[in-house]
Amino acid sequence: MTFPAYHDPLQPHAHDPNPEPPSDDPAFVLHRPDHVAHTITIRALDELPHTILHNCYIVSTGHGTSGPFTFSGVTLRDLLAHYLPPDVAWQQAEVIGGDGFGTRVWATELEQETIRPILLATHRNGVPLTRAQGLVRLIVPQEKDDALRQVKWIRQLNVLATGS
Ligand SMILES: Nc1nc2c(c(=O)[nH]1)N[C@H]1C(S)=C(S)[C@@H](COP(=O)(O)O)O[C@H]1N2
Ligand SMILES: [Mo]
Repeated sequence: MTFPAYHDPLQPHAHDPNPEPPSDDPAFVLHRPDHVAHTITIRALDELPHTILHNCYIVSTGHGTSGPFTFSGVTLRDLLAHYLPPDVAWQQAEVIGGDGFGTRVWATELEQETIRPILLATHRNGVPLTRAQGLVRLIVPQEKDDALRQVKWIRQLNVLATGS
């Protein structure tokens, strides 16, 4: 179906940001396409390669642009390379905060070597993110559409084999 008959809550057109973390616990659950689930703690993220992204902006037309920030953490690509079996195909990942706000990442977005990587950020400017600042926060460096993909407080990462 096409818009406006179908509205996808993970591709919002506008959103007033929720100010409060939904809970204290920054762990999230990775649901694999083969129905295995992993709980991913900060400690588990710390054991994966750490990627640093300079010159990141949170571009919210409604609330102003903030930055530049240096966000660092684990790329979605490295996370999935570690946790998905090599023979498991996937098409999209739903990245959803504990407050229900979220976005979709398409597998094709991770294949483009030339664009800056999508990151699960644990640090900002070299300092651990606080829970209030969004720990663990998705950073999509190319996104300038009201910060609608910069998902704070990731709680679920649902990796799906289907495109719709
Ligand atoms: N989990 C979650 N992430 C979110 C939001 C939200 O409501 N919940 N709001 C988004 C929007 S619309 C904005 S403008 C930014 C605000 O981020 P900031 O507080 O770092 O400026 O967070 C984005 N990420
Ligand atoms: Mo926003």
